[in-house]
Amino acid sequence: MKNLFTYFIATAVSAFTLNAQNPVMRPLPADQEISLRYGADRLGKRQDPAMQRFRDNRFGLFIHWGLYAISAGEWNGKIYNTPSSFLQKSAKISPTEWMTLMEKWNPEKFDAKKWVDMAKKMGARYIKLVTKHHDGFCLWPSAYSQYTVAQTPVKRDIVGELAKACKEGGIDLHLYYSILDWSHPDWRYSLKTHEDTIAFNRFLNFAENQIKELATRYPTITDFWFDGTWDESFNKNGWWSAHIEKMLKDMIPGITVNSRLRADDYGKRHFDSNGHLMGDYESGYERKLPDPVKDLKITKWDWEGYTTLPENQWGYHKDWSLSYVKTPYEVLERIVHAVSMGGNMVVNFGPQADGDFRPEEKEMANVIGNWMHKYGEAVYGCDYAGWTKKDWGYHTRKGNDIYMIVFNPPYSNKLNVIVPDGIKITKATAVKGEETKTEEVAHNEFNVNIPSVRPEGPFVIKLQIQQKEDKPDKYFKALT
Ligand code: FHN
Repeated sequence: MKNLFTYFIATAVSAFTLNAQNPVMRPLPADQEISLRYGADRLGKRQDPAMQRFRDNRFGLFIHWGLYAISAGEWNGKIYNTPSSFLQKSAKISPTEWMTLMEKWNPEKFDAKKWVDMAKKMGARYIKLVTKHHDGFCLWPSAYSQYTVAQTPVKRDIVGELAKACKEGGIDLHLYYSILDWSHPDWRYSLKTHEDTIAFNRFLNFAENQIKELATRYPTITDFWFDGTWDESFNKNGWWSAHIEKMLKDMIPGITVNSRLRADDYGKRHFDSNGHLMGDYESGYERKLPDPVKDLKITKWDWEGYTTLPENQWGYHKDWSLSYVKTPYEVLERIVHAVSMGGNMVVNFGPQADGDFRPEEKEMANVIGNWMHKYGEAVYGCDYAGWTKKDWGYHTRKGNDIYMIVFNPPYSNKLNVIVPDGIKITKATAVKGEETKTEEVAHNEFNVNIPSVRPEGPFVIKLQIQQKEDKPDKYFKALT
């Protein structure tokens, strides 16, 4: 439902194309936009405190946990190199057979406070918990399904325990909910017959009841993240996705909702048929980042990226040798790269069936956490600086503070910085270190010396900047 308010296009709408997951059509000039009932509810970024908190958090921990942690990528003695959370499909297992795993559900080592403590130690400001993945198994005792923790031998309300621990630990909780549900007899991939439509409407009622149930049982959550919305059946029900977003925002004022929920009147997803973002942040950057040139110049919305450790795994898989596994500094660079382009980054862990994390994930949390606790001021509450990207690393900005996050120190030991017109660098200080020399070396160019005592690993330099005095520049601008 498009709010009835006048769009003031402050500047000409620049034509832009995005290489996001769902290629976005060029936005039409405002006077040619088509009327949509279920398109974007607003232009531009949300500016309320809850959205600012989402934005300032910058770094979150995704947790994919469910029955697939028991099967761990193996079925009937065969190990599959597909995502373990997709094993039911990869191994062609019927919902009835898959759900026999419920008898083996025993999260004996699950300790919500330990999960929260690990997330905080890692420097994550929020946890994104999968409440129900595509297989339909619910980590909360849903009254609308027979496939929940309540029907397992242990019966613990995982979502409830984590919500309590997050509230007590001062960390935000986002809930992931897969609309796609392989266990439900009324799910349809497409709507070919009237019966399909009748069944799928029953399914949408079921999903709405579960979503309402989650928002009612766990009102301290700050975000709802929807997945499994790519099938044709769902995209013909854009009205429902708009209704769900409005329902959640009425139930939990301030809650944020990702773009992946939405489809418009014509089935356009994430971005409506006028090229405007639906939901509160773009959630299509999965295992990839926006192009730092094409996307960055024109990104006028909030966004969140998603990084797995083994490229191909979200849930627990017993054999990580089947996939490349990112190192801690590779993951750290994705977090920093995202923030440097004005986005959030979520790193995914897939706990073991018993609720403990594997050693590689604990090591990842330690390395990233050590860095974040030392240099987090260059990440949290920071945004796209608008300064030229250089090979040595990334700029982020917080108010008038500009940060240099150095991943690739050059042999010259000089970090070249292009400053905006009229700006000069007055001081450069290594975060948790000493001041370092800066020198103006060309028109709008400064060199910042790498600190004489070079820190171990990626490091941060904080710049103080000022407007240049109104006098002739030391260096002339090239005449071309
Ligand atoms: O199939 C899921 C996958 O298991 C995981 O949940 C990701 C998270 O963004 N979403 C789907 C793949 O895009």
